[in-house]
Amino acid sequence: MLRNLLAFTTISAALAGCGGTTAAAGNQQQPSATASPTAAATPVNYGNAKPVAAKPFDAATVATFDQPWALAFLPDRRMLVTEKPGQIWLVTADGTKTKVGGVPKVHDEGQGGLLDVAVSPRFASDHAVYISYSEPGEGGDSLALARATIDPAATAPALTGLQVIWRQLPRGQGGQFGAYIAFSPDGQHLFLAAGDRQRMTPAQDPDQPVGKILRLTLDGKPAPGNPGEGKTGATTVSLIDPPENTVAAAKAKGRQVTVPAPNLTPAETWSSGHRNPYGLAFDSQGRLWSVEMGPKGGDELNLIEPGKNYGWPLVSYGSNYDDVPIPSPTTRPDLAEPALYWNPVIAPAGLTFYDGTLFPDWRGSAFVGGLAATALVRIAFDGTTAREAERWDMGNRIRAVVSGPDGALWLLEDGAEAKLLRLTPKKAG
Ligand SMILES: [Ca+2]
Repeated sequence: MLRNLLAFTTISAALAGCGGTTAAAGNQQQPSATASPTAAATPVNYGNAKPVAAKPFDAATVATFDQPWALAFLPDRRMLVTEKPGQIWLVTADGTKTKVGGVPKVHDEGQGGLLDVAVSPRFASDHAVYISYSEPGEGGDSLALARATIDPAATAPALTGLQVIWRQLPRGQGGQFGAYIAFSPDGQHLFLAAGDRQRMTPAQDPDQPVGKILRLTLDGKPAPGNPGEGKTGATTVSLIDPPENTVAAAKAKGRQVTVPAPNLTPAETWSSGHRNPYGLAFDSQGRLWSVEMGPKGGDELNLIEPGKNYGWPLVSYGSNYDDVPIPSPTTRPDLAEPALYWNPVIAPAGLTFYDGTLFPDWRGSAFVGGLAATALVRIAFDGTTAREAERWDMGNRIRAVVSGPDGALWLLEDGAEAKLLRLTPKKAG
């Protein structure tokens, strides 16, 4: 047990760097930052793309936070900002912060804690917000999705009537919660990224909500029209906790546990084979995209389509942390290829599409924060063909990026005393 704990700590420490390694893999294409779109089906590696020196924006510091994780705008243009240790702040555009009460107990350790926040598409009438977090419990944490209401007119804002509407079972150890929330453009469905919890093989188990992107109703139930609509799964599944997370070790040490019936995972699942999706967003055409943390190398941008298997841990453009190679995605044409990938990694965090007016050249682009890359990355599209168009060194790990209703791009840095930045077009002189 002690050995396992130590090994897990080592893994956690390695992962806490979120792919901070700069180990280079051979055989890479090295596109310039101005690479032109390619029609080739094979994705392009942007791991060695160099930052563009000139920034077309000014970055104003609006406020600072302790280990912020996510940001969401209310219709009145105030923001909700989560801090991983378990705080939510209501923040005005000029940076005035008010603490939000009623936040549930979270397990703040490693990658776990208070994670994403999303505002109901019907907020004007239901005042609902959704949060995701690592919920402590017997046997380990589960990723929890909760809904609560918040009175936007209150001088002491608080989450009220909080209910956990979805919970990842079985509970267990491991980071990589995913936890990102997105709403369909029509506001009818909620998509939730459930990371692989460093367990790897369950990402391929249709009976476990691990390594999946789920499509739920706004009440947290399986959404009608999902690929597995009406199906239930086994109630006895293999619990695999780190450090049992190599394929061989998982096979040797898989333990059987019971989850409550009915197991709705097959009916909730939209796509599978994900490692740690760390950003989830719809483009203006209604297509769903995700960025995903790879292992040692192999960060991905994926176009998420129903019923597809995105390959983890069977294939990756990266390798395991113990340098055990993983087969290339080119060996498995039955598994979905990423739209592009990064090796070495950028450690993506946050994904947003820009359709504002302040930066006309950016309309239709996606933006990704880079933790290891300490960068902001712009991705341009030709249909569904994606390319890294620009990368700017921000000097700090970037934890979140959101297109604001004001046309600005809003960034959260990572860590203690992390800044909330508002990006606007660079003023002359
Ligand atoms: Ca993949």
